[in-house]
Formats: sequence, structure tokens, C-alpha cells
Amino acid sequence: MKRSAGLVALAVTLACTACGAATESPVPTPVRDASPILDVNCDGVADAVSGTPTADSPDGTRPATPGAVHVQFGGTGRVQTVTQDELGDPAPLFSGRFAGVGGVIAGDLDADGCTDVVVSDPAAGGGRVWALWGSPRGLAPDAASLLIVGSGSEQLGGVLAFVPRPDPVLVVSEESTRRVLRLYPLGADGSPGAPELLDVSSPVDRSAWNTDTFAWRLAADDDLLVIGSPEYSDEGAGYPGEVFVVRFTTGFAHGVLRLAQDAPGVPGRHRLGDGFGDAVAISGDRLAIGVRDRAGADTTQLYDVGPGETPSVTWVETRSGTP
Ligand SMILES: [Ca+2]
Ligand SMILES: [Ca+2]
Repeated sequence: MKRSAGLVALAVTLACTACGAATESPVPTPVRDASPILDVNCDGVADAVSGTPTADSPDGTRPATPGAVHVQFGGTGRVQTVTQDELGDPAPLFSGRFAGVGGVIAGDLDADGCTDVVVSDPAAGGGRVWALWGSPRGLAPDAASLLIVGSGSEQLGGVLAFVPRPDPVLVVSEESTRRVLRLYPLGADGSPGAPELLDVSSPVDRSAWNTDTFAWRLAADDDLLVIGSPEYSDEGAGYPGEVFVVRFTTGFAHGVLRLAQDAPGVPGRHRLGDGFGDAVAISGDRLAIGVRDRAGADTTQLYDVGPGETPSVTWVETRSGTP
């Protein structure tokens, strides 16, 4: 296992199951990174990135608090905040928008050694996705790039992920008649090319993803993308949830492993309301899957991911409670 930042983020995600909507004082959501260390100002010292969504005043009569991205620079204590206003979000006063859970990630998109931050507002028109570029001075809002603009009811960017290898890919959710994931290849300067839709239909039954319950949670590291679909419904078991582990080989080529509590090697029972995949994290070859329990006894299943074009997993242990 290369690092444990993803597992720390998982703990926050598990604790935040019911807090998708903005609150009066939004708690920053730590962001898991997709590069060897998260280092926005490229000084060799790890930094921390978090996001807060737009929030209404308690009585709804005052302007909302703008959503924001925060960077805490390691070794200095300096905190930098960039708001959605600074990025020119066209209609920022809307509760729950911008940098919400799943709408801010970090990774070195242009491979210059400085970690960059990607943030989205799915409710801005058809959805907008920005890149804030890391530099020795930190983030430079005036040099931010509007990477992707959606149209109609696409609501691009509800969840995001960055897969750095073998070819850098930005993963962006799209809401349409069903929820899908777009894959954008990134050029050397971090700019996105024409997207393709992620196809996880083989060997998976198409009914597993042909609904709006697909991909509520994403995590990525190295060449792996993990997709949590905790509200996935099938005819026999209500909302048991499921997880896809996707390994990219060249370009968009990939192998897919489906995990659910009725699959071989996966502990637990495939049952109503289990929310398997309510949180997902990947760090090197260590995979963590959060399982919600309606009685409040959340658990986390830990696995080792094996090599191979189509990934395999070996269950390691299940931990009780919030990790
Ligand atoms: Ca740093
Ligand atoms: Ca960079």
C-alpha cells in the first residue's frame, strides 16, 4: 500500500452519508488525491485539499455562502480559499452547489509536479468543471481553466475522478435519462479531448448500470477506478448496492470486476438497504468498501487488488463501525 490518504477520506465519506445537502456551516470534505503526494505548491511537503458546497442562511432570507475550495499548505499552516465567485460560476447562490461531496478532486493533470484541483458545479447550466492549477504560489484563480461545459439537463460533474495511468483520464458523471460516466483523455497540458462513455456492460448485466443509481461514489489511484453504486436496485433484493473495479490498460481500454454481496469472495449478505459501496477508497492495491447498515452499524471491507487486465480482489478483513 503506497499511502493511506484515501482511507482517511473514506472515514469522512462514511460519516457524511446523509449530508449531501448543504448546511448552515458546511464541513469541508477532505479530498483524496491521485498522485504520489498531494502537493499543490510543489515544495515537496504534502498539502490538504477540501471543498465546501454553497450554503443557505438558516432562514433562507440571506444570500448563500459561496462554495469554495480550500488548500492547507503543509509545513506553513497557510490556508488558501478559492470561491465559486472567483471562478465566475454564473449563478452561485444556490444551496448545495459547487464543490459538494464528489465534486472536487486533486491530481496532477498536466504532470508538472504541482498537484492541481478539479472542481465542479453540476447545477450551472448543464454543469461546469474547472481546473485550478497548482504552482509554487499555490492555486491561481485568475489562471483557472473552464475545462468542460455541459448543456441541457446533463448536470455534468456530480462526481469526478482522475485516473493518472497509463494514459491520464478525467472521469465526469453525466445525468441524462440514466446516469453515466464520461471519460475525457487529457493532453500534455491537462486539457480534455473528446469524451467517450465508460462501458462496464461486459461482463456485467446492463441492468446493473442502466439506471440513475449508478456511480454515486468514485475513487481512483494509479490505473484503477472504483465505482460505488450503493443505491443500485435489482429485482430480488431492493437496494443492496454494488461496486465496480475498473483497470485501464491503454487509452480507454479496461477490464471490469463487479463486486456485490452475492459475488464469490465477498462477505456479507446481498440484502435490502445494505448500501454496499456507500463509500469507496483505493490506495495502491488496497481497496476499501463502506457498507451502510440501517441499524447504524456501518462496516468497512478491506481487500487487496490483484494484478491482471481484469482485476481480482482478495478480502482481507471487515472492520466494524466508522473507520
Ligand atoms: Ca506543499
Ligand atoms: Ca499540475
